[in-house]
Amino acid sequence: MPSKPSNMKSYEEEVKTFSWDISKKELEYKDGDIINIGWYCSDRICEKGKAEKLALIWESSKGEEKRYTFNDLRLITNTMASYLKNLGVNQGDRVCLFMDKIPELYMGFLGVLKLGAIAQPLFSAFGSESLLTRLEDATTTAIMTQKKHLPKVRNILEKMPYLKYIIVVDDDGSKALREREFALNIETEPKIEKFDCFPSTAETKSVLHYTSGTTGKPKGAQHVHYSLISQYITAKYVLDLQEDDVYWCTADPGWVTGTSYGIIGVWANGVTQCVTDIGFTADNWYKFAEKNKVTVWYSAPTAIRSLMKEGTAAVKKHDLSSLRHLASVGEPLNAEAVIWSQEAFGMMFHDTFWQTETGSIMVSNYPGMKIKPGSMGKPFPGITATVLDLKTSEPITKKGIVGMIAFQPNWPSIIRTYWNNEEIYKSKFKNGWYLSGDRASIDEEGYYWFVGRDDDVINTAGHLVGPFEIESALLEHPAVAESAVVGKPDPVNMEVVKAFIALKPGYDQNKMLELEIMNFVRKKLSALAMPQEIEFVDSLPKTRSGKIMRRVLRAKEWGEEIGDISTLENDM
Ligand code: 6R9
Repeated sequence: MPSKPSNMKSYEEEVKTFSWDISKKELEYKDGDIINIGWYCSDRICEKGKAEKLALIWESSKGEEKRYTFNDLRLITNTMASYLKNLGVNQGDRVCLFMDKIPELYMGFLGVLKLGAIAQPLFSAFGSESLLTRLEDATTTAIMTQKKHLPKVRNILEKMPYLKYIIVVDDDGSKALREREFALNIETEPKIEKFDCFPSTAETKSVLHYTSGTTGKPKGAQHVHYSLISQYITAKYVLDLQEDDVYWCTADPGWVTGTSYGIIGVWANGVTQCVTDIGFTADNWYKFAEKNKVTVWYSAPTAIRSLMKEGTAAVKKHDLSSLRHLASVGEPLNAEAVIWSQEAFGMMFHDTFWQTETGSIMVSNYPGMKIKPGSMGKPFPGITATVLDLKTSEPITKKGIVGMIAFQPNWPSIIRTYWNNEEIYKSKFKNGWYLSGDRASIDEEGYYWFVGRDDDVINTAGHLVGPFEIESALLEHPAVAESAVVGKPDPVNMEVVKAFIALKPGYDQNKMLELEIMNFVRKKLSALAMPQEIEFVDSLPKTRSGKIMRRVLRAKEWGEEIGDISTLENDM
């Protein structure tokens, strides 16, 4: 697609003039007004004359396709909100959405918000125990789910007296529902033309996202309706969503990317999106993008690296000329992947950095801005960011020094607390800064370079080395498919670098190769960064959202408790 002017004209100009009032003005919101995300994403778009515009193009893994306009979205979310209300779900109750990426998940999420209840999305691949931990913490009132996931809920039902309603969205009547189970079919349920949305205001609770911490128990990050102000404008300026776009966010709404930018940001902008729960293969994904003429694509480094493995030839088999903007989030995006995407798609992936707790994009590469491959870019206009000295927690003024990424806690979508855990929430702030728990350095031109999670940085002989840097270097070795680098205890140096490596097909594990890879890193980076030990593995432990769980590997090395691994995709 020929490039077109981006929404953000110039980053430098925007930094000088930006204020969140721009977002409020576009949303016609004034402080103190009612603000309901459910209404903003459906009713308002219809009122703006886009009722018949496509909101959602959905394709199942079996090839079934469904399409919904913004008016459908309005009616179905009304219907779901009204259904929940009639059942007895109240404002402020937690309603868990436990579904695959089906239309009911997206609509249910907005329906819950219209009702003024709190949406608690959970990844549908969670087993009973993971589900229980999170429902117990939130004392969830209702869960919306599919038949296929019912057994996982039934398993733990006795332990959940607070869970009053189990709503099955695909019940076909073939098997009797049990106690506390109710059927809701959005195709056949009479559509509710008018539903009075709960008159939520800025600080009314909206979404409760559970996120795994390093200390073990997952924490419920509490967001409010006012987050819309951040999500709307970042979707517009960073993802560059425009009127005729077809947007594809590959994230599952069980994770924050799938809600902030897979539901709220996109639909508040009145943009068409496509969703599929088709499994990952490069060919499947390219076919989906080709068929739906995707223009803006928001994905994640693990996916991009998997696509890389298949090479550019796989890309060239498809007509992907509709693509005009690519962005990535979730973990470090290696310079190599950025360079590859230029080769493969004729444009670079734009790295974006943020967290469940921030609710919206904080540091990013913007359309039209010079990209330095491997850098996360610069703070979003309106965000005051810095890196803090690791000991004093004071901002580091010298360039190139590694510190903790921190933000002035004054943007609209910052979390308001952790559910039941005000103490850990408070520990996230120091000297007036929100502490991200991630380390980075800032270069002469103000670009942020990610180093690692605060707990992942390796201290070897008093020198800090970042696992990401080493993993990136390892990836450049022809034999390496994936790697994870952790610190391993060492009596002299405190820690040394250990690399877990999955080899590409066709390479055999042997001592020669091991030494060759070690030397490769030593030459590229330094002797400090060189892995002292390499362990070849078939695959690396990853969270279900695709992040390599270094801490699982690290804990093994240190003989420590692994903590909560309920989001682990594969066991080692
Ligand atoms: C949105 C999301 C947050 C953590 C974050 C950091 C890592 C996210 C990144 C990145 C390097 C990026 N992370 N984006 N690391 N470069 N562009 O992923 O939220 O699941 O809460 O994870 O992910 O470590 O602190 P969440």
